[in-house]
Amino acid sequence: MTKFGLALAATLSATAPAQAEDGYDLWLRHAPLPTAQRLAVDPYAGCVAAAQRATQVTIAIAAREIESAIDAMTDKAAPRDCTASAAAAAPSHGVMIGTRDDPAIAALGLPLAKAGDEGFVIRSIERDGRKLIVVAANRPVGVLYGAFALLRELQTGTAIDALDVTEQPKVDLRLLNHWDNLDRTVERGYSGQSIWDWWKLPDVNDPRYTDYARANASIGINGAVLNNVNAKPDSMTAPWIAKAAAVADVLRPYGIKVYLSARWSTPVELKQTTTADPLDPAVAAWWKAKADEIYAAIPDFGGFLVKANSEGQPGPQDYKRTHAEGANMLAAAVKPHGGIVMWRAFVYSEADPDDRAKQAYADFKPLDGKFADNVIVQVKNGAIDFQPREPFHPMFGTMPKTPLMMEFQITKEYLGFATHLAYLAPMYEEVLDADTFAKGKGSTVAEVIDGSLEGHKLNGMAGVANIGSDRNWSGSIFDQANWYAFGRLAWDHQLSSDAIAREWAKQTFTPDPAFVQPVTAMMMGSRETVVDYMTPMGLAHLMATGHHYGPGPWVSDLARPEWNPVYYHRADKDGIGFDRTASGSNAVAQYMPQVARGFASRRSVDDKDLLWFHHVGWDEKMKSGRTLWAELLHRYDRGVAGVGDMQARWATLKPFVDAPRFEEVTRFLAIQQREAIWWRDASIAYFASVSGRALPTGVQPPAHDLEYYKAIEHSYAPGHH
Ligand code: BDP
Repeated sequence: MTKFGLALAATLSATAPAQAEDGYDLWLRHAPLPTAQRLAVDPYAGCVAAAQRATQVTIAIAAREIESAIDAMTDKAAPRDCTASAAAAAPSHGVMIGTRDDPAIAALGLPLAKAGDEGFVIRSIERDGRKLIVVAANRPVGVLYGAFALLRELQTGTAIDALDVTEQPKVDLRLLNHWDNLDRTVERGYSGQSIWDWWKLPDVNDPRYTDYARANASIGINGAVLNNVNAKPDSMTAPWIAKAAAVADVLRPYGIKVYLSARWSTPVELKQTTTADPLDPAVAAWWKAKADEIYAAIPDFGGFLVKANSEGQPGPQDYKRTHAEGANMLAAAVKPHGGIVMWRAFVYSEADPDDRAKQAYADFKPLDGKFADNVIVQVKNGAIDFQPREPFHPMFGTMPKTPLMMEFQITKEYLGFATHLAYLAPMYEEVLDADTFAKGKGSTVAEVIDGSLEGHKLNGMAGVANIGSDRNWSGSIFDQANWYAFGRLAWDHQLSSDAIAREWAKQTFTPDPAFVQPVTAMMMGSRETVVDYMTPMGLAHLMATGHHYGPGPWVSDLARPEWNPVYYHRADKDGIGFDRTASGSNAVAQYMPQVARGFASRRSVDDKDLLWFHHVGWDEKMKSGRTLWAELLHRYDRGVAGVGDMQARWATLKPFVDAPRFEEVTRFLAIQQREAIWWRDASIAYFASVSGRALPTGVQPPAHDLEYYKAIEHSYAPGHH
């Protein structure tokens, strides 16, 4: 228990907004409340009564979180004495926490049936003349989630006497996927090294693991896949299992399970089988024994995540077996232990000449209903690859017999890394709210992935983490908001991205409306701004090769056709865009008919998706009345102007933000401004050369000629490979 105490003490130092901050405390700063609210909260800070505290480590953590946070929020110099005798003599108000097994909680008759396994009830009540805030749950982890929810309510200004919240998560598997390598590099990581200090594990547990756990618990994340989907066989060996087990021990009291990515060919590469054919009994026996070994070390191990037959990774198709045959073999190995397999649908093949956007559906649709009941298929939000904008993946809504979980990317591989400000919740929301028409109008992607549409027990949402060893965890302060928003949406996909931005801003900076209002507006527009200057109107995958930083729409010489941006934009002298209607690849036919019709018709398709589905003449008129060429130019300019607006707005917020964080954001916005212009100019120079179109008067010509932009190289950009 002491080890938790130490870590908490290190993190929860109260800091006034004007004091220098480095971002380490994330949204858990628990800054002093405004005076009026502080007066209301203060009497409640007497003591946390929790009979279960001594026996339940998770409840003890929840209690300490509340106590130290309230101390910090009410500016108390020293933590309160919360021994039993002090509790008896405590002031008239207090906080009471516990599960329904605690008779004191049970006696309150709270609506715990509505809280489920992980949810909670928070309520302000009066008992025996004492005012109490109660945080109650069915299980200890619910108490911890409730404790963090209470602190969020206090930090965001909810009146204390009005507290009445009953919640449970809409999705069961709320996971981060770390693309972390065993040498501590991070695939697509822009915030330093992996936080897993593998080399020193299992002997040394970095205190950061505890802070990581509490940050995740505070937003309801309950699982972490520790290693890269491009996995190494070593992760399955005894020394590495021991390392994962040490991390699992730290995360467990916070309700977080550990999972591992498994490389398909592991037993062959470890020279323990001669084949990785999933139907070979020796292979199945090897994985069963391996699962037993892992569960002996990590009794609550969550299961495996698998990237198979994708981008050169081995898989069951190497043995002429299907994804289902592969997944089911692994699923049988973890089944006796209650484990699951998350099988990724991110597959495309160099041998398949068909539109890349169609390949996952083509592989998986025939397998609908063929997966074991502890397999869930993990599908990226769109059919290509984490682009600034993609229409929702056609597998959502068309695989009724298979549980599907969402895979979002939190790390900004295709959105300017950590130095471009892009708040991603509107992107997540756009996909979650999209209508699949699976069971008629109103069958949203959210209802597919929460299991409610088809009654699937397994359901979930994964986010590719943006967490690293940088002091501020995510590479930039505003990237912390993407981690936060992912967790909040996984907990409740009905939350609006606007509301999430507000609560994040209040906790991360200040609840002052004069700050919250403009910063929220700035965040809400930021992703669309990136879309405008990088890939407007449904364009996609125009990034430079390898690292994906900066523009490379001209690239056409890579080995595989679908690695080249020209494959995606198909620009020529007549027009631009990928025809995915019946006259082209007919990818639209993979959607339900109502959706397909909407995308296929030039009249109904939204301009934001136009060039994803249609090849359009440069001179054709858009809804705005402009030609396509003029409309594209308009959007590139709008993107650049959008960054300028963010800079101007941020400058006005200086009085509200401590100097280091203010300065960092200012500098990053300057980078973004310069690079938005780079994106605009390079794209315009290239498309003008292909289309032969001149720039209309009033449009600023690119600063340089096309050759200049083509010659720009960033060989050492993070993630170059
Ligand atoms: C792509 C990344 C690549 C990942 C791959 C994946 O560029 O590094 O390995 O996704 O999701 O976007 O497996």
